[in-house]
Amino acid sequence: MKITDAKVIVCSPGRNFVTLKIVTEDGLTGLGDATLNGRELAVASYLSEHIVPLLVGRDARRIEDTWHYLYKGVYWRKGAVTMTGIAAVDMALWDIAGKAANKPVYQLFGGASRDDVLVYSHASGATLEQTVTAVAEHARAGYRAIRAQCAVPGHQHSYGVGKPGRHYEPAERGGLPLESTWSTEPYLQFAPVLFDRLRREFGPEIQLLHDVHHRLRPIEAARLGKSLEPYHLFWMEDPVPAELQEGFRTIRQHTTTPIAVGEVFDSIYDGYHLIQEQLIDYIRASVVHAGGLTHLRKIATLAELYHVRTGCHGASDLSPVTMAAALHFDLSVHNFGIQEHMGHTRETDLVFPHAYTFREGTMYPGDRPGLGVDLDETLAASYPYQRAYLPVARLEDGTIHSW
Ligand code: KDG
Ligand code: MG
Repeated sequence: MKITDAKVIVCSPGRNFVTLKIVTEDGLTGLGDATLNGRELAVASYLSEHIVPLLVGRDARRIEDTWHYLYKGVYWRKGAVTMTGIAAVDMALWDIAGKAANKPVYQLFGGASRDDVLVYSHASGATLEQTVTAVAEHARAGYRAIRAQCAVPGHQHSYGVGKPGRHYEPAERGGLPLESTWSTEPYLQFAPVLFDRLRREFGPEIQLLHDVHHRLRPIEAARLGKSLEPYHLFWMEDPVPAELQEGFRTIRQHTTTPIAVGEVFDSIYDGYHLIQEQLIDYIRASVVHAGGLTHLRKIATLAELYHVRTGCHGASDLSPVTMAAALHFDLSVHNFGIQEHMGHTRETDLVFPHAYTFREGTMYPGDRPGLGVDLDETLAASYPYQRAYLPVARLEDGTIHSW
């Protein structure tokens, strides 16, 4: 089954997305997400200039071989741009494999390990009261697991906190990156106040999650984890920058609050110590940024050996193609933990009609052959690319801060 064509489609229905579409000689098509928030055109160009010429004429059924051809053949391995490009090819080939077999992709992975996929949503507010209201809204919408973020009192532009009445979007279009100020001590004092209130308001049943966005040093993260123990979080996410894996040992020694990390990982090489030393509880690597379904399934297999469960990144900057691919993965892997579901704008959902569904806090990928997502190219063309940047954090003295 030869690949006859591959093209890159860039569109911006509310935010930017890069999609790879592969066509075979039998007329089958496969879609792969190649969106790297804030650096979209780098991946688009990597694909169209360097990868597409390698795909035409290859056998679409050789998914594993194509993965290694693109990963090892490049010589300069890894990196977010390369791995996102490889992921897009991999997703598109699994989509085609499912369509060729007339089966949803999860059936090619050994079938379902569960009936549906537990997802968590995002609730945030500029004040404690607004955050309580947002959590209540998400609970009413059926979510059983909710990530709660609240602006630290007295601080402007807290990352991860949505603007009132708008779909939350971390990147801002137009202009240069927003610069915000980060102060560790007020944050460390406020976080337990927030979760104390949420537990008193919503009781012990609801699963609460929190994202630290890599803002702390290990001993600070240890303090945070300890202070949150009475509120038994589902997880504390990205407590420290993930480049320094040893940092997690300090956190682990001090707290029983579960730890999740990995949304910025591009492959297993960013996190295998964390998994093998059982320094984390959830690995958050995503289909789109960690080399596609082929590689993510290998990460999950390693994690399964060490009691680490999956918790795939699922922010709105991962397109509905990644969301669908993640749900096929989640339904099939044995050590699934939870799936993030931030949701997309209505414009995005119309550009990417999809088969996956939400019901009572869970999602299901649907049973259409392949991944179950289409791309309306005509509609996509009516939303041209607009440059957008993620914000940058500085400390009070002006130093660029980590995240
Ligand atoms: O592009 C960056 C976002 O995807 C990220 O900040 C969202 O941290 C995030 C999360 O957990 O969804
Ligand atoms: Mg995160």
